[in-house]
Amino acid sequence: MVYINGEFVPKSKAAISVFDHGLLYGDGVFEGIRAYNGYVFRLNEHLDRLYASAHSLMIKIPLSMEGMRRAVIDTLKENKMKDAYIRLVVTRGAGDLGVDPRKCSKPTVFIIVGSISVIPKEVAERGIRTIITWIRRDPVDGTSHEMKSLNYLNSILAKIEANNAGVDEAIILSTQGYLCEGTAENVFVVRGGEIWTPPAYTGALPGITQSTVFEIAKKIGLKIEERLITAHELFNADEVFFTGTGAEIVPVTEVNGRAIGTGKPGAITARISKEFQRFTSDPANGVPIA
Ligand code: PXG
Repeated sequence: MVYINGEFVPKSKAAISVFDHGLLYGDGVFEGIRAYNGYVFRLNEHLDRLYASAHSLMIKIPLSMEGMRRAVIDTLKENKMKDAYIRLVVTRGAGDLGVDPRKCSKPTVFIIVGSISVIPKEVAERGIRTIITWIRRDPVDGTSHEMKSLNYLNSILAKIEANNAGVDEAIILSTQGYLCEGTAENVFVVRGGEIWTPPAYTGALPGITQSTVFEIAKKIGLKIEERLITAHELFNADEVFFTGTGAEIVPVTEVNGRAIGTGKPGAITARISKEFQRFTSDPANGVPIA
């Protein structure tokens, strides 16, 4: 069952208007969230980010944050799901043709819950192959990815390049040529015992998995620096890994034909990944489906 504007509709009947500006113009915001064993991981942080994205786009979400929390939980309960992928979408709503948001009087809210596609074990063990793509991240004075908007063409173009190159994922640089992020993952670089990740002003989404890794590092006594990273530094890293709600922690073992470190997933990545599993299974980090 899919939640649409306060009602539950069977998947086969779940539809929104062809005049919805989310479809016509990519005018909307979303969150991708996961539930682990009956708890929605970092739900409050996801809702904070959703409302912040909507605020920047001047979309007035027709539910309080508490109401939205309830809607997410109720959708999971309706589908009897304890482990799930949750796609929460708010669009500008239906309106006449034309980009002007004033044509839309009521935002559309829908929530899809589905099963999670996990990264196959063998891929996580060997790590993934990547390319730096020629597509640059939309800059922060453009369609900034600090907002989790429905405009994903920037990532889709990058993904097409990765597909064409026969690798698993693309790495996107900022307009200045510094490391930014993956198509739907943040990136970390380990070099000489230091851990770096690009700051949001490169155009990256401030990731919830990324911020969880900050917490993990603090807990286990590792230091992480948010700083600008060049392609040369990336090629010569000891370890590289991606983080994201879908991907969790994924080792990157190749960039544009260059092996990263030994060409095998590294020890720090493995340690953080193990600690991350502990975080996702800790009820203190989630909201119960009750
Ligand atoms: N950067 C971008 C551009 C993303 O889209 C991340 C980083 C990682 O952020 P989190 O908060 O997940 O650690 C994302 C995440 C989907 C989907 O349905 C997309 C994401 C996550 C889950 C599902 O396409 N993007």
